[in-house]
Amino acid sequence: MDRLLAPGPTRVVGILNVTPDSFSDGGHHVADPVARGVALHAAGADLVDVGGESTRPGAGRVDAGEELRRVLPVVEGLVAAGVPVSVDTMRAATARAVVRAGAVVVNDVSGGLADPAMAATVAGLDCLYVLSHWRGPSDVMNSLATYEHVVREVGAELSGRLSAVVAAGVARERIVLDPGLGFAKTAEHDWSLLGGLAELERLGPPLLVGASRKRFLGSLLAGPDGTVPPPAERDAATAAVTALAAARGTWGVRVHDVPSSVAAVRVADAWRRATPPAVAPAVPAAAPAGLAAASS
Ligand code: PMM
Repeated sequence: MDRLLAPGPTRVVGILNVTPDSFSDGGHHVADPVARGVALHAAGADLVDVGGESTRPGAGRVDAGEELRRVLPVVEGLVAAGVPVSVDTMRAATARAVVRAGAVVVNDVSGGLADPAMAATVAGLDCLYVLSHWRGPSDVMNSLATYEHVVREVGAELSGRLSAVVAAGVARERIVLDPGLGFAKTAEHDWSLLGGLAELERLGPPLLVGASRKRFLGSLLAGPDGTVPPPAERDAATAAVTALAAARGTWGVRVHDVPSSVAAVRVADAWRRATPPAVAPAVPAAAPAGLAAASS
C-alpha cells in the first residue's frame, strides 16, 4: 500500500460507482461491478475507487446500511481478484469495514467533516487517506461556492483539515489532498484551482485531481448554441486535464475512462523525460580592462 506513494508516474484511479444515480454513468456499470473493476485495472488503473453514494450536486444521503450493502461485496470481489481498491465514503463505519475487507485507500470527499469519527477511525486502519476540500453536503454545496480568493481559501481549509486529521492520529505520510473540484465550486473556481495547483502542492502531501466528466468541462465544451455535451462526451477533455496534471507531477487523477488517461500520463511522462534540463545562463565574460575603464 505504501508503494502507492512511492515516486513514479501519475496514478490513474478508475471510478466504479455502484449507485443507481451517478451523474456520469447513469448506473450503467452496476450490472457486474466486479467485472467492470477488473477491466478498469486491466486497462491500467492503479486503483479502482468504489463508491456507493452519489455525490452529484443535489444528491441526498444514502442510508449507511445500504451504502455498505452496495460496496462491500464489490470490494471483496475486487480484492480477491488482486485489484488494489479505494473506497469513496464519508462514513467511518464503511471505511472500517472495507479496509478490513482489503481496501487500501479511504477516499473521503468530506475531508473528515461529514463523520466526526472518520479521522480517529482511519488512524487505526492500515490505509491511505484521501482528504478532499468540502464545505457541505451535495444538496446544499452549490450555495457554499463563495470565495474571495479560491486557491488561497481552499489551501487554508485543506491545511486546517490536514492538521485536524493528523492531530487525530492519521500518519501525515499516508495522506493525499484533493481540491474537490465541483464540490462547492463554480466552473471558474475549478479552473482557478487547476491553475493554482502549485500553491496547493506547497501544503506538502501529494495531490489527487478529480476532474473527470465534471460540469466545468461540460460548460467549456458547450457548442455555439450553448448545448452542453453529456458527461460521457467529456473524456477527451478529461484526458487533457490528466496530461497537464501529469506534466507537473501530480500524484493521481480520478477518472471514468481509464485508457485515455493512461495514454495521457504516458505522453506527459515521455515529454518530461525528453525535455532537456534548463541550461544555466552563461556567465558573462569579464569585460576587457580598457572597456571597463572607459565605462566607469
Ligand atoms: N468527485 C466525485 C466523487 N468522488 N473523490 C475525490 N477524491 N475527488 C473527486 O473530485 C471526487 C471524488 C464526484 O464525481 P463522480 O460522481 O463522477 O464520481
